[in-house]
Amino acid sequence: MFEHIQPYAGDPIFAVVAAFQADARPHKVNLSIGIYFDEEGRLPVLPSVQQAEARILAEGGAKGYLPMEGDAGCRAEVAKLLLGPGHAAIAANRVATIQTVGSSGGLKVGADFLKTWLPGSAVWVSDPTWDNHRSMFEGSGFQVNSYPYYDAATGGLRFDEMLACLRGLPARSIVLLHACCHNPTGVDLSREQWQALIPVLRERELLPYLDLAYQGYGDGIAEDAYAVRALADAGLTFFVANSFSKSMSVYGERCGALSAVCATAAEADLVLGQLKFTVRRIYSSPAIHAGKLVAKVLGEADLRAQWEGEVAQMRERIAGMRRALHDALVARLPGRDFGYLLSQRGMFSYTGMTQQQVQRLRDEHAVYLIASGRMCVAGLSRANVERVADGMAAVLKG
Ligand code: PLP
Ligand code: TYF
Repeated sequence: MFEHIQPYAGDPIFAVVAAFQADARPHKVNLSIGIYFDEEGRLPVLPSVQQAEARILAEGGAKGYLPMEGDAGCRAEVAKLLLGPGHAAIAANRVATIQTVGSSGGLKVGADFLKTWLPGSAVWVSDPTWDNHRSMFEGSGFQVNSYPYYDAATGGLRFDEMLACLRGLPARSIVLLHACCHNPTGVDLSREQWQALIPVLRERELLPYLDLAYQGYGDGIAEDAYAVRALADAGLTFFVANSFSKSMSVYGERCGALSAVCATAAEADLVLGQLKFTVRRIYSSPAIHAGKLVAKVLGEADLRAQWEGEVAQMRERIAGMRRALHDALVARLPGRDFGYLLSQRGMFSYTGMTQQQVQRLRDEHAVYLIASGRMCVAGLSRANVERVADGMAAVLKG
């Protein structure tokens, strides 16, 4: 029956984590997977999340099914978090939000929905992007192409080439955009660049599909929603999948959402109905604990304020580590430019290291990056940053 099945090679990022875990060297450093670790190297449990959970328990623990679209409080709070409370699109009922199984669930539900309703469209992702983007959309039957994005020569953005490519796309092409803290490069569009992109999206009648997995890790919770708000303010129709895995440190709870900002309330109603049907055919309904948790943290004023402070702490710790690694590398290799560490945002930086250099860093210094040269800056701490700089400097010297 199953003898013809091709073996699964495994996910390359999980393979690096497994190799790290099997490494017996006590000074090993994991800068591979996109997870925020605190200064002690632990996965944090945010006090705001703990308190929300205590309140949920105190309210009684009945665990019935949520509806297909998820928890009503969660959905309303997500729309406000993304667009800003009181946004005209929310007031006009033009936003269809569903709670999903992580933002991965949201991305996938959106992909299946779009394959049904825009069957002739192709998907365009940044070069490079999170590998799973391509897998998910190809899995939904899409042709996935890439638009120019990262500039290896400067550690910045090929914005003119990106715009030129998008200008040439057929109407209704789906353009996947990282709203902030690009994975894997850390290179984001500036506000001016988002504003320059918007007329191209409008004139070419493209469908932007935003992925917001690292809200709060760039410049701030509201600041990192800039792209969402700019597109909504411009009156565009678009999708946005957002995640709380990182921002609430609730990876395994699978807290995420998918929102469609539509031209009219009638369209939003149609979209919501078909998103529900898409969910019904896959997992029927999302997780009740995840929905209540998001609704509580975002919706109860004291918890919300506390959470925003906790996100700021994580963001500031990463910024401090970017600065510390930058300075440590400049001290070791004066004359080399490590400015990319300071200009890139969020959890990741593209170091520009080759696959061979990444391998040497791992073999000789027990520092784990992924093969592309992506570093998870959130795995750095005061205890390991000098050691990481020693290893990188040794490898970069050749
Ligand atoms: N999108 C990007 C760019 C990511 O990096 C990730 C996770 O690392 C996700 C989406 C999915 O996150 P989750 O399904 O945990 O919300
Ligand atoms: O490090 C990254 O880019 C991610 C991490 O369900 C990840 O691939 C791990 C598990 C998961 C989603 C993302």
